[in-house]
Amino acid sequence: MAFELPKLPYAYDALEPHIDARTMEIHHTKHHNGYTTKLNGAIAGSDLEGKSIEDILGNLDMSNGAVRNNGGGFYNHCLFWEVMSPDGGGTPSGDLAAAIDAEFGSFDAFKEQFSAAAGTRFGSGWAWLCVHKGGKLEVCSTPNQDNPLMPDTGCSGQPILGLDVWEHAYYLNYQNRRPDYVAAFFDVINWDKVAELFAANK
Ligand code: MN3
Repeated sequence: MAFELPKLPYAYDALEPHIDARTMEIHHTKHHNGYTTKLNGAIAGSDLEGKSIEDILGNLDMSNGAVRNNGGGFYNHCLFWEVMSPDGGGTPSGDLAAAIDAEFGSFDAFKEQFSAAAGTRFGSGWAWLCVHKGGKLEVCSTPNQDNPLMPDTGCSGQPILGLDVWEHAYYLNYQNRRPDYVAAFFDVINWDKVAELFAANK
């Protein structure tokens, strides 16, 4: 079974004014679609065909550029769409809120650390919130389409929140103002989904 581009769980214009419809449409139908198609091409006929994306990335030969870039791109965007919602924003509650307070001191301190990870990533990449078995949280960032599931990226654990800081994710609306885009992301974070991923992977 080849990997398929997932449908967005909301309309392209649903995240406006925080993320504009044109950016969402191009990002989904061009960028994510491209990673998906190229991933399928890269694994076709190899022993990776038929494996789950988590299995492929977790055991990745990092010298395999085609699978690293396109497998990462496929997985990262699947998570990205899921952790945003037109009903998002605000702050988490319950066990996730308690884990954030325990690790970072407060939600505001977490937000500052995550925003710094996103803001200081040079060039293209992602900022992540990950959970380790036992419930410990970690904020980190990776270049390009790398992610914490891959070996030796300097990030580890299961990603439960990911922010795309490639220029294609924000340039039409924010031009070079990445910090404004990162701030806007916090207005659309689907904390219910992040809490669900936290509970399933802690
Ligand atoms: Mn992207």
